[in-house]
Amino acid sequence: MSKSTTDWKKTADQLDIRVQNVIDGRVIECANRTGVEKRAARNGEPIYMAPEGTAEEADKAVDSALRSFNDKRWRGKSLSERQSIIAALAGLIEENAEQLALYDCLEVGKPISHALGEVPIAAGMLRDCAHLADKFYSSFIADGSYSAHIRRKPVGVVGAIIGWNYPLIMAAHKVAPALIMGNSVILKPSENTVLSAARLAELALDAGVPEGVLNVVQGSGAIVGTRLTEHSNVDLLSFTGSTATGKTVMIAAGQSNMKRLMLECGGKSPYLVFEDCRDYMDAIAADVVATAFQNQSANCMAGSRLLVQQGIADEFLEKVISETQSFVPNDPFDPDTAFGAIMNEGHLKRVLSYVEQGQTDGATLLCGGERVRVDTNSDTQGYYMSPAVLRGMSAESALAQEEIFGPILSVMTFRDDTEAIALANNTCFGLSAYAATSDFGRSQRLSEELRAGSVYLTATANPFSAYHELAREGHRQSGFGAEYGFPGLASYTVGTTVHQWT
Ligand code: TXE
Repeated sequence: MSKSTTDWKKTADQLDIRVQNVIDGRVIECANRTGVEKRAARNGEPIYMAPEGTAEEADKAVDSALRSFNDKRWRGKSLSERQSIIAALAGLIEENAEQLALYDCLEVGKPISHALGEVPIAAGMLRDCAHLADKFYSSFIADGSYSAHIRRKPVGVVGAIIGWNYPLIMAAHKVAPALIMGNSVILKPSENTVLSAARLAELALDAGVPEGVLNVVQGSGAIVGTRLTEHSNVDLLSFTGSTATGKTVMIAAGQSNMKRLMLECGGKSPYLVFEDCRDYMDAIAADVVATAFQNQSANCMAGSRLLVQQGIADEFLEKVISETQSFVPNDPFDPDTAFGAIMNEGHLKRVLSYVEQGQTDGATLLCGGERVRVDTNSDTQGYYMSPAVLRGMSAESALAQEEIFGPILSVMTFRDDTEAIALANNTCFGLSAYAATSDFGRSQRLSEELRAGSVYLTATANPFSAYHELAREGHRQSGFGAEYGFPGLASYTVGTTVHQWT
């Protein structure tokens, strides 16, 4: 992608920031505010007063989605009509790339070049789902005068609750499969990132998605999130967020209408590096660091635990430290920035507390882990820290076990394959795992033994680029429910088995 020449400060100053709900086809400024100011991650300047959503607003959105589902204004359209509307939405997202990217950059603190790169990913998700939907087929059997098939239908009203780390991408990942399969949706973005989801729903109206089919309700998890998870007219709740909240969502689903669930929760993914990669250590170290610190590590798939074989540990770590030190926190508005700001003051303090506690518990800080100042030409300061590498923590410590969602890489060493696999699997999570080995047999064994929904294996640290038309799902307490590809589309359907005799 060519480098942007936009003056982002000027463009941001001209931005019309509105905190909005989209309910029943109406785009409405949120009436209630919490009194808490949302501040831009890059410079700490206030950008809006956080919305206080109400249970009544959630109810209105569910009623609207239910009406639109029952009267078939969307699911009753032919698949080809839905495909062209979803494709039109993808085009509108791309036309509004700068605005959408700026929203996510301001709210999250991610570099503007990364936020711009996420726009085509979101649009691509919509196009992928539209493209796959007419190839989605079902089981069929025929035996003489008897035949049977499974008719896949939309589930109904889908509640989608998402986190703050990839606001636009996550919204698209929920909305695209849900809509293309004919469902009606209520999307609740994180209270920390409210802008791009509402704009997406507004663009969906422009693209031709009928009123009430895609609603957005702003507000806290405690009020609006809880209302959606407890609501008896929500048929499927698709959730992305922490494991702790995922468990609460499961209870609410069980105690209400036994709604279907898809849960994409936390991770503490291992990156295993074996001695047989000695010849490629530079490239693998660069890859380890990129995998650990992408999106300031607010990334459920971050390789936040480096497990390195003892024979190369010291030499390899020197390279990791040098790579990490090249990730210098900088203003997200600078198009050259690769590592931006932390989402807010509270999250920054939480991440820094792990560095301190980790050392108290016996780990050694190898680099970073400090709050830093970045000049953004503002009277206020943003939320920046240097990415940290720590070594020597116990396998049961917080640094080795908890998802921090911030730039801390925890390093442990292993002697052999058995210990490597035991260490890698020694968390409650199972989202992804990475391994560098040039031994083909070992890589096959790892793909069997590692308890993770996605395993990335490499011999020479080729950049990992995942093919999203294949599905993925979490294992263990990283959640369940397939996303992407045909299984991802199936997650947003229910089957009716039709038996027929002629
Ligand atoms: O998550 P929360 P946060 C994880 C990651 C990270 C943590 C922090 O573990 O450390 O989340 O993010 C809504 N009923 N991931 O604090 O609190 C909430 O309003 C219903 C992993 O944002 O779980 C928000 O919209 N909903 C991840 C969403 O749930 C509730 C992506 C997530 O909030 C609720 C993002 C309740 N009781 C965060 N309480 C990934 N896997 O990609 C909160 N919410």
